[in-house]
Formats: sequence, structure tokens, C-alpha cells
Amino acid sequence: MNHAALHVIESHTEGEPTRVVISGGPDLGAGPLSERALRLQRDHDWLRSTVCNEPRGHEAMVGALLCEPYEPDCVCGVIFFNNVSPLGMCIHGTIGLAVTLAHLGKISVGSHRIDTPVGVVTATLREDGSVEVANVPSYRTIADVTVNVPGHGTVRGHVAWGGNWFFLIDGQGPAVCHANLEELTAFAWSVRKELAAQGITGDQGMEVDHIEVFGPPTDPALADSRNFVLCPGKAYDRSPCGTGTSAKLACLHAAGKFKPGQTWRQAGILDTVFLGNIEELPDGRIVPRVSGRAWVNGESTYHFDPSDPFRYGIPTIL
Ligand code: PYC
Repeated sequence: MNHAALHVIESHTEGEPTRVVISGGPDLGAGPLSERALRLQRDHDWLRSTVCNEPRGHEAMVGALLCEPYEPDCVCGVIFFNNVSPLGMCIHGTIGLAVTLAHLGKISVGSHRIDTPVGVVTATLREDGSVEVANVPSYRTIADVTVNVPGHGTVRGHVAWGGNWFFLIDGQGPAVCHANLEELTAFAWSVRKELAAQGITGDQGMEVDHIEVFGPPTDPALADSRNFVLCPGKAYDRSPCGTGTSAKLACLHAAGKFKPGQTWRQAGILDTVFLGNIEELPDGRIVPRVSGRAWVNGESTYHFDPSDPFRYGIPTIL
């Protein structure tokens, strides 16, 4: 197997990296993005591994394959992936994609529909360079479920969809601060394993593969809450996690604690902040709108030397 050079543009969104593949990616054929994401995973996993794994990538890297859209009136389609698998949606990645498209001169200030494997989202590029993403409809599926976590006892949380499946824990486990990254990672990983062992899943048996732990904000004048999010490949989100913020808004709304017109300020582990507000849907779900900032910070061309044993990355072993 040998591939043409791959061209990528780098950005970070409130600390979390996004690497957009703008040329050299595989031909995934036509059809809905959900089908093309399955084809990417089944037949072309080298792309994900090349972009996200070492030696070019690292555990926190999120890749984004720019595609032709399937749904009408979209500026593009995108399939996100990380060090282990494709992602349903990714808001920090969509914010990164929007500033990348602006950098390439493909979009300007205004609203742009983007096709993803889990539905169409709308990215609004603002005059000040920030981006607001209207996410896919989000909802809480299970409230107040408990799991027994070795060393931590009974841990209570909610299961919610925000474009990925989340388990949300408030005020339990290690304190949510940067100094506790190792403890938080070990705690969240145990929670994820216990959820799977106890058969607690999202819709259609989908694994709850994002664990979100909440604590008080560092500065209540700047944020309402601070989170730690453990992603499927055991990397923590450096940003406040937009799909995790969407899941949080769905839980707050379901509990009657958040209404349209209010603003939620979600800080991440680095104390950068995403702002969130919601629109109510007649069926009880919400459309979260999450905004933040991203910066383009690099551009690369990847070459595939047949004599390089790691030209397609070093697989992540969890
Ligand atoms: O911002 O939605 C997000 C996200 C998901 C995984 C990493 N970031």
C-alpha cells in the first residue's frame, strides 16, 4: 500500500487540537456521512492512524476529514476521528474546521451548514473570529444511575447524548483541577469500564465512551462550572468539550434548571470557556448552541516512505 501526500491544516480550539485533512484522503464514495464514516473505519483506518497517532500525532489529536456533503445546502461534510476511532460529532473540531475554512478563503462571516455522520450542524463565524455551533438535538436518557467504582464506592451520574454519549458526574471523584489529571483519568476510566460491565449504554446499545466530571469553577465571575472530560482513547479534552457541554445543557434542561435565553459558561480543565445556550424542541430535546475560539497554527504535508515502518502511525494500545 502506498499513498499520495496528505495535506493538513492545524488549529486548536481553547487548547484542544484539530487537524483538518484538506487533500490526499481516501475516496469514500457517495451517500450519507454516517455510511462514509463506517467505510472510513472499515477500509481506510490508515488515515485516522496517520493523522492522530504518533509519530505525527499524539493522544489528544482530533482529525477531521473534509468531504463532499450529502445533505442539501451544506458548505461541506466532515468526519471526525481520534486516536482510536471515528467520533459522532465534535464541537471543538467544528470550531477548528470553521476557522480553517475561513483561513482557506472558503467561508466568511455568517452561518454555514456542515454535514456530519450524526446530522447537520450550523457553524456561525462571527466578526470577532469566535464561532458558534448549533449542534444536533441533544437529550438526557438516564437520570441518577449509580455505578460501583473500585476505590470510590457508589458514583451517581446521568447518561446523555450531545453528539457523542456521555456519563455526567457532579461533585464526586477527584477534585477537578489540572494537578489531578492522573487521578481524574484513572477515576473516569474506571467509571467507563463499570458502565460497560453493568450494561449501561446509550441508545441502541451504544457505548457511553465519554466521561465528564464536574466541579466548581476556579473563578465564579468567569464560569459556572469546570469540567474534566475523558475521551474514548483515554485522552482528556483540553477544551471544555462542546458535545459534553451540550450533554450538560440537556441534563440541566431536563432537570428544569436551564431555559432558553440563559447562558451557561462551561470552563474546561485549562480554564478556557465555552458559552452555551439552548433552543427547545417540541419533543423535549434541545438544540444546544456552543461558542468558543480557535486559531490556525500550522500546516503540513505528510509523505509515506515505503521504508518507514511507522508511516501510518503507531497504533494506540489502551
Ligand atoms: O468539543 O465536542 C467536543 C469534543 C469531543 C471530543 C473532543 N472534543
